[in-house]
Amino acid sequence: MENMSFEERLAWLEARHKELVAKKNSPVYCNGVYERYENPVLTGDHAPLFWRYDLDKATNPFLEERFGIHAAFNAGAIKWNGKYIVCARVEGADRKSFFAIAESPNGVDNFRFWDRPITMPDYGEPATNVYDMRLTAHEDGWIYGIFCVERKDPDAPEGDLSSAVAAAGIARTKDLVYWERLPDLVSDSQQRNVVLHPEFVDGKYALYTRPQDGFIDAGNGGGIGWALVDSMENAKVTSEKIINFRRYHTIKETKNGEGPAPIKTDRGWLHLAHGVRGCASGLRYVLYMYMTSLEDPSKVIAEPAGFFMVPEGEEYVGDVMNVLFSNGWICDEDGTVYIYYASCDTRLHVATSTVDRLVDYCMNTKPDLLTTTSSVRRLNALIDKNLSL
Ligand code: BGC
Ligand code: BMA
Repeated sequence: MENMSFEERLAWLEARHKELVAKKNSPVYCNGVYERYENPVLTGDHAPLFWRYDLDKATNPFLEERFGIHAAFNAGAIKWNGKYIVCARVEGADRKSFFAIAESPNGVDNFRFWDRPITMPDYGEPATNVYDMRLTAHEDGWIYGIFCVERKDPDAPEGDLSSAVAAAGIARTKDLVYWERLPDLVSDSQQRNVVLHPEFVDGKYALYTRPQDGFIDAGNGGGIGWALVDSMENAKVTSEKIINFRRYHTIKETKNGEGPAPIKTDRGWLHLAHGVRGCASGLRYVLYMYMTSLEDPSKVIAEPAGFFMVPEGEEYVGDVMNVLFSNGWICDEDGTVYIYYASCDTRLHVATSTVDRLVDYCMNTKPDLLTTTSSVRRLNALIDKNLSL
């Protein structure tokens, strides 16, 4: 390989890239609730070669990679012009992440990046990093993207080079190419995982929030919050109530946060979220679901115990181990739901389900009763029932 000419190696790289992007994907496992797929749908290697290499032989005779793309993960998602669109967090070798759109004709494979990443305008002091965009097609006619904006903590003691401050950045678009940046969300606490509800509620924009005392520590931040704001052009959290709480000895003991914007069904709003607990190997991120009422989207009406998805097999391994995270899903007209989840801050996967199956999962999987005794009682009841069939 090292003996290949510039042209030979370029042809080899192009063939590999083409094969990766065109790879068919099929379901490999189904637990009744969803299907998991054989291959990730998007990785850093999906990035076009013309992002990564200077393709001019005169300036890059060794055909060296000049702009390493390390990972593609945590993607917002939307069905748009008949295409399945994800807005991925793409991370370069320099650890900076940015947003880039990839589209697929069928939602499960052949995801192809658009030629350019999103050039997101700055607001205020340029962000050190941006990530985890939630896309919401709002009934006001705009597509909004809300994402985390991270900057170094100006109050960090000298020598502390990791403390950061998080805020929610807001932008809107009609074409997913040109983005109008609006002022960041004004809030008393640090905000990450902020998501816009797709409909007006009492004539206002409704936000799922995640107030935290610090960048990593929730402190008094009790969980997923709900705030109504008058406008997205000057969004300000004036009052916020927690609607989905963190709890001792659950999958969301340390932190939790809303995933994508919820899906409306005739039984209520379906929500996908992440829950975090601390353990010897670090923070463990899993996905869970809950439902809220159609009359009052801030009222939880169902929440199955425990996780919906955890990393499996190769999903455990990556840049930040033991993490599943999701900020995008697409609900098709026929009720199929494409859940885009990322593993270990490295790659993006898809799982498929249907609205009916997800509602059944939420409504008929029992809630967490918070003690081992009640879990065993529940298990025995199920065994009794099955053995008497
Ligand atoms: C990383 C995020 C992570 C956050 C909290 C940021 O610096 O980029 O991926 O969620 O820290 O750990
Ligand atoms: C953060 C999130 C994600 C990330 C996760 C694990 O809190 O905002 O970007 O996937 O941590 O590193």
